[in-house]
Amino acid sequence: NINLKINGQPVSVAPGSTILEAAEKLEIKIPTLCHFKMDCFHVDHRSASCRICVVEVKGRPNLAPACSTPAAEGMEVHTNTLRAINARRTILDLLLSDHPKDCLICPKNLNCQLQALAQEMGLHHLLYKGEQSTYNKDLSSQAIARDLDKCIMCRRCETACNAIQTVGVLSGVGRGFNAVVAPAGLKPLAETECVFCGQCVQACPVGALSEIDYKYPVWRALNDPAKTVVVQTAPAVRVAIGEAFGLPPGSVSTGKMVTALRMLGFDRVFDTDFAADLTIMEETTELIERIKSGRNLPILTSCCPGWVKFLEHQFPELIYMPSTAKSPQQMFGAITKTYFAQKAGIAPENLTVVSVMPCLSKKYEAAREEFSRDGIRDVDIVISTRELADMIREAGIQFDQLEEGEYDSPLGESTGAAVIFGATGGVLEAALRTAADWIAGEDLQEIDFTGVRGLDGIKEAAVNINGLELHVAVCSGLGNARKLLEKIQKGEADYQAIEIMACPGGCLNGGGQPYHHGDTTILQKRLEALYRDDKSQPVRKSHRNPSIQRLYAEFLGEPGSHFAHQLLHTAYVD
Ligand code: HC1
Ligand code: SF4
Repeated sequence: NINLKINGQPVSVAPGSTILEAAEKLEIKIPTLCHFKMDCFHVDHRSASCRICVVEVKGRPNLAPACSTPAAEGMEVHTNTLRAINARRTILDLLLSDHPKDCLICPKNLNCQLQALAQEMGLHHLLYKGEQSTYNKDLSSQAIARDLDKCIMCRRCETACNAIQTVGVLSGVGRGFNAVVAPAGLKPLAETECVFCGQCVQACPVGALSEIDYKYPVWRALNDPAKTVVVQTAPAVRVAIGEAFGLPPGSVSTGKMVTALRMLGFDRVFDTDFAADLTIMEETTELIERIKSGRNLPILTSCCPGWVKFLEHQFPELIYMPSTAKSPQQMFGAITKTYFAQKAGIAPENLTVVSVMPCLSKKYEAAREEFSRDGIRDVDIVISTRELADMIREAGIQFDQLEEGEYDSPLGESTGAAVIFGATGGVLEAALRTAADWIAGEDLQEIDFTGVRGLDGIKEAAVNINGLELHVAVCSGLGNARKLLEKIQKGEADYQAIEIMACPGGCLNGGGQPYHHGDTTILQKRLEALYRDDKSQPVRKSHRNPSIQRLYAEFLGEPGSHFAHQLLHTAYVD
């Protein structure tokens, strides 16, 4: 081990540790901005570009960036000498000299790490009044807004896009004062291979990257007397939205969220979880058919639009592999505008379906051409967890004090299998629960497939269902998906079913969730909350959801029927 002193306190760290890590061990806070670390995903972005973390090291002429300077034996570090403080203030001053000061109307207002730093460091007037860059905002996609005037060149988004996701859309463009992180040739995002995962939005410490905001269209629909407005809430939203109102990470806020949605004026409060159960019915039928015929194996899950777009661009030759089942979001829209519309006696054109999603790619998915019929979209508007939290705040609702509400029927009933969709491994586990029962022909009691749980990027398991041995894998993060797909292409891997989610950890870490700023303990708590919620449900298998059974009996026929295919399945294009 290496022994050093920070602010006079001795500390011992493993070789290769940085001064910043040694300081963390002593709970000495050194301010950082460009640094981005997510231990459980092996992400440690140390560009040392902002230099806000400079400290004084005895015997060295220059100040050292703590995030990238290795701790050394006998080193004596001081974090708060006047020289270090002055240097940090000058750095912040220079950063702000080329940063817009419109914090009040910035999408990251109060969630911005640069703003927080300025507050922490008590910088109240600026010495440097330099030139300011002026780029047009990129609002070309349905999902992600870019405002390059706010880019501070920390390159955290580049790490998210290239190192974690291996999509490679964002990189440094231009030099000196004009340098920004952007797609090559400053192309609008909609014209690139961006999959709208939003991991760059989560990584961006400032307002350079945010979501395309659809709150106003929702307010408009809610105030349109001609419209019946139906809302669906994705599995991962309920375990994260409380964070926006000061509830501890890992709180399950389903009931409060339902009450808030009703107070906002939604006519029906339904659940994407209902449609997740429906997806399991269709996808498991397909899985069993493919296993029986031995064709098109492995089956790949298809509910994550970021992952599907990645496959379309990067592995077009594997396009036959994903399940043809639409995602729960889209199945929900299709069922609402047919079955529910008929039952409620409302013309589909007078129904507005709003989704609340942890994901930004869902905005893009809902707008894909194949998900509308006769000009009517299955899902009309998608807002993120953060946007819903903003609407609740705007309406003056005291979220933490709300009573627990119940979803409306029939598209509000769901199972424990559906809620775990929000975590990496959950979709596959839900499918295995149903597949096991169907293959065995009984109501099995062993339903916890723990081998596919947890935040690891690639998980592999052999599961025995009633004598049938299945090899399955689960990936989250597109870089991990790429590794696994390449193994399959080389003939080095043999699975029957694979779940892939674009975001590391799955939807619980979606681009539309409350910002975690790299604190992965928050993600771990969201994960635990989803499995706690599963355990507490009276029904934990999708095919045992009574509303799903009724939907098939009254409307769809059998899982995999011709009509079910027409409504609930899609085809892929490259
Ligand atoms: Fe997801 Fe899904 S789990 S994709 O991660 O299959 O977004 O939460 O809604 O559609 O159900 C997201 C979450 C979500 C779909 C479901
Ligand atoms: Fe890259 Fe995802 Fe951001 Fe698109 S949304 S630029 S793919 S990180």
